[in-house]
Amino acid sequence: MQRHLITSAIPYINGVKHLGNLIGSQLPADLYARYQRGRGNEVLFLCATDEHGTPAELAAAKAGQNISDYCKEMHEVQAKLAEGFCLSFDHFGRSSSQENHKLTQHFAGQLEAAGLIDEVRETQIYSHVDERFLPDRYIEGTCPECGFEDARGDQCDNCTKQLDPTDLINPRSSISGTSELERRETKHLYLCQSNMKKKLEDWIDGKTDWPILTTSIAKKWLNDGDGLQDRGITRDLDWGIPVKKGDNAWPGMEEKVFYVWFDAPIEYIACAQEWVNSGKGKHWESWWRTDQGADDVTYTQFMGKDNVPFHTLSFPATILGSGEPWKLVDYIKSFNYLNYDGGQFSTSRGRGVFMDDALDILPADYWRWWLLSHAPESSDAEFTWDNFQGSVNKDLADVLGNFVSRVTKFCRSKFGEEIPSGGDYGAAEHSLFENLTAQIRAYEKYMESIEIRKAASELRSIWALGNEYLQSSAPWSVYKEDEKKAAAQIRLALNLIRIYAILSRPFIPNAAEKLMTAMQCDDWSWPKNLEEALNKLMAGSEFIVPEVLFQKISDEECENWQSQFSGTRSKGD
Ligand code: B3M
Ligand code: ZN
Repeated sequence: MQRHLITSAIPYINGVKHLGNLIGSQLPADLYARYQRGRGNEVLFLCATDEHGTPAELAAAKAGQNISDYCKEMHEVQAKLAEGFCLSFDHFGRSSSQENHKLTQHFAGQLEAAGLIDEVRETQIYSHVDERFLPDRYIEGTCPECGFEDARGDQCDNCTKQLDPTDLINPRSSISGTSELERRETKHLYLCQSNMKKKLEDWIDGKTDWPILTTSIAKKWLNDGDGLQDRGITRDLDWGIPVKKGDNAWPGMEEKVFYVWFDAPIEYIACAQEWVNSGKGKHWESWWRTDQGADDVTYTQFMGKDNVPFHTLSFPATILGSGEPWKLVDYIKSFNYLNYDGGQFSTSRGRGVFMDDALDILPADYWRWWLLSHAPESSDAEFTWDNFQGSVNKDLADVLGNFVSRVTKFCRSKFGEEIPSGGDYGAAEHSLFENLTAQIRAYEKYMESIEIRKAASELRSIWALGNEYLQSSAPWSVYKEDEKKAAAQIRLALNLIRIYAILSRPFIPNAAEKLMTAMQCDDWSWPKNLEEALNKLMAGSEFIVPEVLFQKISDEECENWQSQFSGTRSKGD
């Protein structure tokens, strides 16, 4: 049995996430976690809310709420939505947890002891109008790298370059808009990433199987000369993890907190501790400490492309720099962006479909299927209502749904609601076994290598094979001459429904449950040997004709939603 540690990038606390966020990390991570569980492997799947930094501060201020109350509430909201989308986290933690406070301070202490932290006197941008130092995200300006005019002080969204606010050309305050900014002296801690360049380079060079998107971004910033600049890891904010070395005070840093990007990835580990402390899990160390069993763990991370530098450089620098035996990531699956109907999804502008809206109009499986089968893997992808309608109606309703309904209804009308007996499998069935087996192996291959669109397309073909078989074997006409033969055909088709439940579960877990329940079975074991698996439901065992699995989306609904979601969202954040 393999052991898989799986983490999704942890979503910012600042409001409900849109579908572009969802397909950028949490949903594909869930797909992979479900697949590995389905294969009988041991899985620890973790996610959390990212609660520190300026996005949280800004959002709480906008909501007129105290920040800790705001985070608590929004965590609940996000946890509910995650449940609604069937995201099967073993634990959904919070980066503001006590576990993360302690662990972040511990790492800082270790790094300091290893000589990897510099105390730097620096000038920082102070705004008289706003009466405060402006942290990275409160400053906007032109990116020195690519010229993008709305780059933020921490990162350019256009070219992914990690920035320091002082790098920006024509900086302005994003709070008041003022450009009357002054440089003032203050002291901050820096992580000496540059000292670790060689170590990080060797580590990344060893990852020959990583997706191109991941390695190209990592290498770009590693070899760019300035990609591995030392990074400031403290900020002048009230909300966050107080700067300490382990349990001890850090003289001169009493008023500061750690930078959100320093503590957020550490939450991956702290989350496993929360999982144990909440009583759900045992022995987090066996997942995270290579001296305590984690050396046989395969660790896979999921994230959007803008998060890659932090996961290939900054976080590994923290881990490697600590000198302690922490588990490093084995594989990083990263994603391009999903666009919305001719533009970008945007949280700040409320543009697109958000997770709560989505569940208000259709069940999770409809969204899961479209998003996963159109995952922005090799390039950006675009959500359009037409495409969504086409995909749901064809793949889910016509192909899968129709197969299930034809088979179960035909059986009920001719043989009753039980698996019919008699008849033998002939040449047509054997060739179906062969084709299906080849397709299932291909599906497994793509799921193992996390090539999601390809996996989805194999799954679609597997569903289609069932329909083709039904079409060509035509049990409804065979029945008239050879009842036994029709019984064998239908017995096979009913068994296929159970196989579809197992194979489809990572993509559409609710429909999969319905199929399995309809077959009155609870055996989810993976069909390693197809012929054997297709004999699982034996003659005489009962089944139920399920309700319609997937409703088609009408043109009218489609048009209504398109106009409903064409403007700016007012609800929530
Ligand atoms: N919260 C950014 C994002 O949601 C950030 C990820 C942190 S992963 C440790 O895109
Ligand atoms: Zn740029």
